[in-house]
Amino acid sequence: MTPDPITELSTKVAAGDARAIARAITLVEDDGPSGRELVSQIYARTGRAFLVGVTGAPGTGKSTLVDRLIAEIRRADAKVGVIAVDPTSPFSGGAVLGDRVRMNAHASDPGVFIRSMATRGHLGGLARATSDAALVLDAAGTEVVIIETVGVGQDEVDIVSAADISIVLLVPGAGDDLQAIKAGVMEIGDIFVVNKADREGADRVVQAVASNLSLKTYGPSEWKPPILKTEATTGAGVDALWTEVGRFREWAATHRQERRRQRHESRLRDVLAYSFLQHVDGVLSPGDFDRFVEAISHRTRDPYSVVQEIMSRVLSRS
Ligand SMILES: Nc1nc2c(ncn2[C@@H]2O[C@H](COP(=O)(O)OP(=O)(O)OP(=O)(O)O)[C@@H](O)[C@H]2O)c(=O)[nH]1
Ligand SMILES: [Mg+2]
Repeated sequence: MTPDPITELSTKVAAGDARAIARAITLVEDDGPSGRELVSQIYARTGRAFLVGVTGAPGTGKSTLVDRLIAEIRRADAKVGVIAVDPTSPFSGGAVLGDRVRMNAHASDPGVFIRSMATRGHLGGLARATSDAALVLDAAGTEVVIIETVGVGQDEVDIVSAADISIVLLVPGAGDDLQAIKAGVMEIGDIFVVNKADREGADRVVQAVASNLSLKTYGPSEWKPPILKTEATTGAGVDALWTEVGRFREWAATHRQERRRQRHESRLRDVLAYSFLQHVDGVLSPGDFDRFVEAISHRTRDPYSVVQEIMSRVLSRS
């Protein structure tokens, strides 16, 4: 008997086959039943990869830095995967091609898998799509998965908070420190990196971050985010950054168990809510949902009674 296509695909993913990994990621991105079946099949093999989130405003040098990190990781002979969430949003400069070009040095290395992912068109949510893509890489034996996102919206903050470590990039220049604080990234940074340290004003950014962090008091066993300077174009400071990542990883192994549990809990709740809404869509007749929205906006109905009606329809069908 020949195995079904999904079983065959997950076997190839487990063997580290690059084309199978690419196809599997496309499948989970499509958010259909096949993608879900694939995740079910590979899930038991996952949980070993270390997820590194790299975020920062457009053009701060994330891709250039990630490229340098890849080199660090490859020096230790570990397999690395990169998911670059393409900045197709209107907020960013959109260096989509640039992402690929800047990581080209590793294009022919079989120990490196680079994938870009569009921010648009993820009905099930971008954070879920990137998490599932990371699972595929994890199942393929990738030891480190780096996720690059432009830190502009809640989606990106969600993605990076779902990683094992969040690296926040800042650069010298007017208002960059403020920008980061506005986007809510000060709260998620485990390590702060002031990139483009060759530019004037890098130390001022370090100071701004330091004074922001000093607003919080850290207990003796708490992780106090370090602030490092890098120059991604030359690679200066990147080895020190990778050393800090290692130090964090060791600390997290004993101190971050609860965070892992919370992550799995929020993911379960998220998948459950999403599946439930999909089920609701299946129960309602076409146009029902829009009619409810209309009625609520015209004040002829209220959201609570509508939900009650939907719930009773859903429950009577199950
Ligand atoms: N001077 C200087 N330029 C840098 C440094 N790091 C990156 N750059 C330059 O900054 C520009 C943007 O770099 P990218 O790596 O594409 O930045 P990014 O954050 O990935 O950009 P997006 O993905 O579009 O948000 C490029 O021209 C890089 O060469 C640095 O340390 N110093
Ligand atoms: Mg980039």
